[in-house]
Amino acid sequence: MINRRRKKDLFKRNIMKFETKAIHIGEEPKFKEGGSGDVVIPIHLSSTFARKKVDEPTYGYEYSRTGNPTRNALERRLAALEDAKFGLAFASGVAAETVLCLSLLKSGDHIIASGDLYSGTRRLFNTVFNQNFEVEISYVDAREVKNVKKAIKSNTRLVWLETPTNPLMRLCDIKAISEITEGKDIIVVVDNTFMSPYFQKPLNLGADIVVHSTTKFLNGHSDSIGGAIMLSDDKTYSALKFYQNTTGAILSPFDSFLVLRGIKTLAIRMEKHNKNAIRIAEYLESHPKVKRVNYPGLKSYPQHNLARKQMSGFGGMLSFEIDANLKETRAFLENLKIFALAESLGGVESLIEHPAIMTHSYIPKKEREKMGITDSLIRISVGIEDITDLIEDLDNAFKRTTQK
Ligand code: P1T
Repeated sequence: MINRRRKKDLFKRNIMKFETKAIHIGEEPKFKEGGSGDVVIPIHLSSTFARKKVDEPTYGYEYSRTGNPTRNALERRLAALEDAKFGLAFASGVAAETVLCLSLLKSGDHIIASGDLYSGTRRLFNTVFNQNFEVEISYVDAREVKNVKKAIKSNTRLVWLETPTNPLMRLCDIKAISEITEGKDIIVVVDNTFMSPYFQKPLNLGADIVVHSTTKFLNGHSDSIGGAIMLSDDKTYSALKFYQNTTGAILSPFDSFLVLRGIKTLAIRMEKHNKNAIRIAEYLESHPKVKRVNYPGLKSYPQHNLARKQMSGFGGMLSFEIDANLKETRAFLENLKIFALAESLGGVESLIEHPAIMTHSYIPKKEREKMGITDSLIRISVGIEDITDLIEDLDNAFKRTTQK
């Protein structure tokens, strides 16, 4: 067994590999006074922590919103996975995004964001930050670095990237975009929810901050809502930590436990999501009822080379356009038996959804269609079930739909 001090040394010297960090960091057994050697961290439910002296919080703990041992264990693990110095856990992905923007922006600042990012993020930017706080937003097609460069203004404070985007799976070059912001007072944020740190590490490519919806692949079991921020800059971390406590948008101890548990199998889950997604993408690509498949792992994918350059796998998310009208598209979705027709993604079970009616209905139809989110676009979060069952389910749904 790796003892605590040795574990710290291994981590410091970056000897511990991803899978090992995912299992051990944050859950080192405690043998000191009061420790019982648990290999799994207890769920610390206490809302407050007693102290012996008025001005000496016990081991730094005073009140659970400010700091909680189970959440802190998760925060250490989250940091380790993204090769970051700090991690912070929040009540949801959008709570993490809200705290990030509240901490780093003021009225009159400008955000440049990937055009087709998750619509909940877009809603947050457009309503809360633009309408209420007069933060300017420019949406650009970030597939071209020059579009980001052109959009930079003297008040630009954040470049917000989602790669791959939700649901069109468009990529942007994290390294090239980070380079164009060098020397400027601009923070590059990457939403790494789709890839997880197992397949993509934005901080190592030059980004400043990573955000996640831990609801998705990190937790991996569709039973917790949460969010995370990982970064290495001390000053920015202090600001975020202050706002995390001040706004109270924290992850609960129970959810922290669930995410700690989920992360232990992240590597093997991601491998299987990836393997199944490639098979499904190839199946769909060869199907006569499918017009286009958006999956960066396909050799035919226009940004396949960029995917190979900045990601170590292609993940479990894909979208495709069915050669059908809205009525038939709906029938196809409702004819599936194993795929659950549901929002969200990243769990062990396969999910399928209709972005225009479901996850991205917030975006007005005209704008949505201009982006490529048409009525015949379908998104899949490929689970880790047996691949033959998944393909058979899709095949049967296609047959039932075309027979009608
Ligand atoms: O749902 P929440 O934990 O608040 O996470 C928001 C979020 C942030 N970033 C990305 C890339 C996301 O996909 C999401 C949430 N997405 C869905 C619920 C969905 O079905 O696409």
